[in-house]
Amino acid sequence: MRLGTLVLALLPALALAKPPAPGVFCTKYPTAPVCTGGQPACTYCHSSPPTRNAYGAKVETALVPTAPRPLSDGDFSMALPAALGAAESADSDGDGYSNLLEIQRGTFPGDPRSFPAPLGPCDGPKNPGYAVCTVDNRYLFRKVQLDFCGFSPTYDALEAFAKSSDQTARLDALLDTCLKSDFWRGKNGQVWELAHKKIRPVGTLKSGSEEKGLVPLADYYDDYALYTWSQIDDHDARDVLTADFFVTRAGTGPTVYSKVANRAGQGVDQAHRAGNLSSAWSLAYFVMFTALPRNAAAQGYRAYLGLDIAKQEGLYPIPNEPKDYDAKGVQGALCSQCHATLDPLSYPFRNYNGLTNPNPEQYVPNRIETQFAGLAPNISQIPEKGYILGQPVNDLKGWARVAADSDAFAANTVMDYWKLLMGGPPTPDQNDEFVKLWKRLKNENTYSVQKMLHELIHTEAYGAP
Ligand SMILES: [Ca+2]
Ligand SMILES: [Ca+2]
Repeated sequence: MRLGTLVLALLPALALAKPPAPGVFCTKYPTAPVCTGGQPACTYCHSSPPTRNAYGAKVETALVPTAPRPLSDGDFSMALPAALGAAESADSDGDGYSNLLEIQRGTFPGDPRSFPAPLGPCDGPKNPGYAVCTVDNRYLFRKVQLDFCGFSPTYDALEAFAKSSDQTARLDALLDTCLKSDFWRGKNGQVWELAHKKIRPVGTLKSGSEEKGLVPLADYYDDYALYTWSQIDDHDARDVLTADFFVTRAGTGPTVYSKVANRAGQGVDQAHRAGNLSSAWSLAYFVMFTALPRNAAAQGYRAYLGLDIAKQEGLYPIPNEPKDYDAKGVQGALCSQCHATLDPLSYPFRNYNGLTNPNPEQYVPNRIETQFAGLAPNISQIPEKGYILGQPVNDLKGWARVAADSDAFAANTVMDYWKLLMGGPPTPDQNDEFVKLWKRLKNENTYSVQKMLHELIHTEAYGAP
C-alpha cells in the first residue's frame, strides 16, 4: 500500500467526534427518547472518540464514502441524515433489534447489552386500594387534587366521586378549579417553582416593593408574573419569549395577573422587547457588564429550549464563526466548536445593555460603539444579525420568534410539567405519550398549557398507580 493511500485509509479514524452530530441526529429523530430533554452523548456512536462503536461505524460507511477525510463540520452535517437513514435497517450490535427500532425504543444501537424489553402486560406490584397498571379514576382524583390544589380530598369527596357516573368530566372540572388556586399560580406556587431555574433569582439584588434586597438592581417578580401569565388561562406559552408587554400580579385567593403596556423599572422600549429575554432582571443579571452577552444567550437557550451549550447540546455551528470580535481567544480548537454556535447566538443581544452606564437595562442603539469601543480592535463590527438553531435572524425579536416556534420550546415546556408531576423525565415506555403532548401543544392546542395539562392527566403515565 502506498503511503498516501495508507494515510487516507487511517484518516476517518483520526477525525474527532463531530460537535454537530447530536443536533443533526435529533433533528432527524425528534421523537427518539435519547433526544427527549437532551441530546445523545458521544458514546451513542463512539466507544471513545474518535473510535466508533458498531453503530457509529455503520453510519460512517454510508457517510459520503467517496469524499476525502476529514469532512468539514458543514459537509458532515449535510451528509449525516442520509447516512443515518442508510444504517436504520441494520442490526449493528447483533442483539436482534434493528438500529431504527433501538433508536425509537431508547436503547443503544451500538451496545448488545442494551436492547428493548418486550411490550408485555404490566407486572407491577399488587395494590389492594387501586387498580395497578390501568388508569384508576379514584387514584387519579386524589392525585389531581394533591398535585394541582396541594391537598388530599376528604374521604366523603372521594366516595362521592367514586359513585358518580361522570368521572372524566369531574376530573377535568377539578383540574380547572385547582389551576386557579394560589397553590398552583400564586406567589411561590408550583408554576413559580418551574420559573426559578429560568429566572435565577438573587434576593440581595431584588428591587421593587416586595422583599427588596440590599443592592436592588431589578425586580424579577415581573419575570415571574409574565412567565406565570404565559402558563395559565389558555394564554400562549410563547409569550414568555415574545411578549412586548408586561404583567402585574395582585391579590391572593385568587391571585390576579393583568397585562400592562409599560412597567416602572422596565427600561427596554416596546419595539425591542422579547419577553423575559429583555426584562430588566435578565439584562442586569445575565448581561451585567459584558460587551457581547454570551451568558444571556446561553441562559435563554438553556432555560427555554432545554439546550445547554456547555454540555455540547444544541450545537449548530455557523461557517466562518466565531469571528472573535471581542478578542477573547474563542477561535482556539477547544473553544471554537462551541463558539461557532454560541457567538452568532449572542450577536442579537449586542444592543441590550446590562449594568454599564449610561442607560442600564435598556436597548441602546450603537451600544458597543459608544460603551465598549476601546475593548478590542474589531469590537464595533459585532453585528446585530445572528443565528439560532441554524436559522438566520435580524435581531433579538427574530431570535425569540424562532426559539418560541421551535420543537425544542414545545418539548421543553411539556418537560417542565412532566418532571414536576411524574418526578422525572419520561421513561422510554412513556416517550410516545410525551411526544404526543408537545406536538399537540404546538399543533392543536395553540400553546395552551392548560389544554396540555388536561391531556396530561389522562395519560397512562400519569394515571396508572
Ligand atoms: Ca441492535
Ligand atoms: Ca442494542
